[in-house]
Amino acid sequence: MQQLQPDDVVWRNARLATMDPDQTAPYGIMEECALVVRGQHILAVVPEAKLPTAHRGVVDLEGRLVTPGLIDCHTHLVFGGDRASEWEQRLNGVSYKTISERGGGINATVTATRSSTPEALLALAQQRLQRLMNEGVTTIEIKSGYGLNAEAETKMLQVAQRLARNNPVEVSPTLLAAHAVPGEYRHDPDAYLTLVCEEILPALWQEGLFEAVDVFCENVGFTPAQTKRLFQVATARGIPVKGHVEQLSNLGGAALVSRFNGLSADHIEYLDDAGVHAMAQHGTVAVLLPGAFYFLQERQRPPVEALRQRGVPMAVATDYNPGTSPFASLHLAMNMACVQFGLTPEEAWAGVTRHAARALGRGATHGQLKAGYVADFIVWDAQHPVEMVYEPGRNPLHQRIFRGTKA
Ligand code: DI6
Ligand code: FE
Repeated sequence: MQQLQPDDVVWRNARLATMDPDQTAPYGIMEECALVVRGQHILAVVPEAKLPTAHRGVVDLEGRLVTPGLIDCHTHLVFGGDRASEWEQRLNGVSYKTISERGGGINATVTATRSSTPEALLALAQQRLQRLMNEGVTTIEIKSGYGLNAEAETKMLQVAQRLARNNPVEVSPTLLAAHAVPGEYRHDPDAYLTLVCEEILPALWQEGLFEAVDVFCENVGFTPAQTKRLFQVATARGIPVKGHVEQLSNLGGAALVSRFNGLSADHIEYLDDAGVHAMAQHGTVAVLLPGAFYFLQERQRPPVEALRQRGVPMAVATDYNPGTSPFASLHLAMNMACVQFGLTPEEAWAGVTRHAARALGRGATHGQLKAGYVADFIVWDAQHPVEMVYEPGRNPLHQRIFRGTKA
C-alpha cells in the first residue's frame, strides 16, 4: 500500500462484503479488514494486521459489516399523482378497460405529471428517494416517460437533475419518451416516434439531461421496428440504449437491445433462448424487476437458469412506479428476486451492486469495494449480507458513506 496522507480516512475493524468477483469467498467477504479512502475513492483494502499504527483519520467500525452502496438501476421515481384508488377499483371488480376509458392507467399518471409544477414533482420524488437512500441506495437510475411531450419530459428530467443536486446520491437519468403513445397521437404512433427521434431526443441530449435511452417494446407500447428506429437514432449519436422488453410477450426486444450493444434488457419474463444467447454475446445485463412481477401477479418467470448458465449478469431493481411496482424498497426487491425468481441471496446482492453498476455503464467504478472504485459504502449493524435479503423492513443500516463522505 502507498504511504498514507494526512487526509486519508481508514475505516477499520470491519467485515467487508466486497462483491469483488476476484475474491473467492461468497460475497467477496474479507474478514478483519480496513477500507482506506482517499478523497472520493477507495485507495486500498487492507488486512487489520497490516495497518499503519499511527494515523489521525481512523474510524473504528467495531466489527460491523460493510457493503458497497446499493444501486437501483431501474426506477420511474418522478411522477405526479398516485394510482391507489385505481388499484382499489380493480380489486373491487372494475375491469382494466373501464378504468382505461375513465382516463386511468398510465395516461392518468401522464395527465397528473403534465399538470404538476416542478416543485410538486420534486417534493414527491424527494420523499421516494429518501426511502431508498435510507436503505443504503447511493446510485439511482431515474427515467422520464410520464411527460410524453418535449416540455413535460424536460420537466421530469430537470427534476431528476435537481434531485442529484440536492442529495448526495448519484443519479443516472434516462430518456424514456417512448414509454407509451400519448393520447393526442393515439391514431398515429409513428408520428409520435418521429417527434421523439427528431425533436425530443436531440433537444434534451443537447441540454445534457440524460445519459441513456429506454423504450417500452411491447404490444401495448412500441413495435420492434419502432424500437429499432429509436435505437438507430440514439446510437448514431453515441447514446447507450436499453429496453423494457419481453415483459408481457416475446417480441425479440432483448436481442434487439443486444444487437445495439445495449446496457440492459429489463423485465424479460418472456425471454427465449435466442434472446439469452444474444445478451450473452453482447454483454447486455439482465435487469430483473420482481416488484412488477408480483404486483401484476405474473406467472411467467424470467429464465434465470439459462441466464446463469450463459453467464449473463443479472441485476435486480425496484422499477418503482405508480402502476406496476409501487415499492420504494430495494431490500424488498432482493427478497422477491430470491423468493419468486430463485436467485440466491448472493446473486441478489450482486444484482444491486456490481451488476447494477454495469447496467448503468459504471461497472469499472461502482458496485464493489475495491481499490480505485468510488467510495460509496454502507456500514450495517448486521453480521452477514443475507440478513437484509431475508428480512426486508428491518433495515440494520448504521452509516452511509457517499463518495468518501458521511451523509
Ligand atoms: N412497464 C411497466 O410495467 C410500467 N411501464 C413499463 O414500461 C407501467 C407503468 C405504469 O403503469 O405507470
Ligand atoms: Fe420500468
